[in-house]
Amino acid sequence: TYDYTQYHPMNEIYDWMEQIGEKNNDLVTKLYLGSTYEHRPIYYFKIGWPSEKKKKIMFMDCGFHAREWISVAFCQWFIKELVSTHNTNAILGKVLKEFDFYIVPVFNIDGYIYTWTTQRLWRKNRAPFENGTCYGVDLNRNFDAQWCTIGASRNCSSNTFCGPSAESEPETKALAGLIGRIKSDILFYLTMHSYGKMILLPYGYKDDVSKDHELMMSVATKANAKMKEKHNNEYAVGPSASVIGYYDSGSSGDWATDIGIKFSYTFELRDNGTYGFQLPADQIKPTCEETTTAIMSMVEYVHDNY
Ligand code: 0X9
Ligand code: ZN
Ligand code: ZN
Repeated sequence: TYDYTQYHPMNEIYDWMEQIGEKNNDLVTKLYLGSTYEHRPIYYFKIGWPSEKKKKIMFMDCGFHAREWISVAFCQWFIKELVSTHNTNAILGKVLKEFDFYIVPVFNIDGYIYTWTTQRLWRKNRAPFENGTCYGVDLNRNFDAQWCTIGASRNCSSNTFCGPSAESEPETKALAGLIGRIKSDILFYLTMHSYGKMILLPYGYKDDVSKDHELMMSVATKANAKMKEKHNNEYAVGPSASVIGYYDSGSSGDWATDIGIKFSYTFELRDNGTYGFQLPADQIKPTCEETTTAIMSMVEYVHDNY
């Protein structure tokens, strides 16, 4: 059986995706999101009970940044939790009837593979520029939210290269396309990164907060308190630019807010920099457990109030 306490290379994750879909086909549907620059398929999972009524959507993605392996491990863990505990977990019992989870386990697949084969700390996708002299767009600077106006670079050798235009990358176009088509049903957008132990709220491109800021703060603060009960670990909660300490434009979290999604959170998982992106595998389990606790708290709030 699949070992959720280890990091896995992409070929194993592709196999896992196929099996988890087949084994749980009453609850789980594996769907095609689009293609990467290097023509690999990106998949997402729709998880929830079939229903006559229109369902609300909780959207989550992992693996935006290639080197943030804990994020990819988390999406797999979370899907495993959904399919294995839906009978015993009281929250999930009710939530899965009225909500669908849409989960993209690995978004930046080309980059993720590159971190396994060639360069562990690669961040961006693998699109070539300037006759193949430099590679990679930062997919979290490529969305159509004040694109490339602040905290992003026009230089393709920069780690925060915003690309030639907003949504220039096939990965971005695919994700923005799906979210755009279903946005009126999406209540929640969660994008999972590392590291820094933070729950970031809008905005990254300005100091202003979103119109639902107070509500978003209270939901995240409650989730953080629940998380602390698990492994006595706490995250910093607040607006992105002030909590993380820099501006960014073109992020998916800000874009989701600007197209009208009410709750948009960017998570920065463990740790605080001791290991950074190279979080040891023995921290996968506690990190995923505490993060699941936090997200379930958010999900329960939304279920009970919307
Ligand atoms: O800079 C980023 O893209 C994210 N941090 S990371 O270290 N994982 O690269 C943070 C993005 C948060 N921005 C907004 N929510 N606007
Ligand atoms: Zn209900
Ligand atoms: Zn990241």
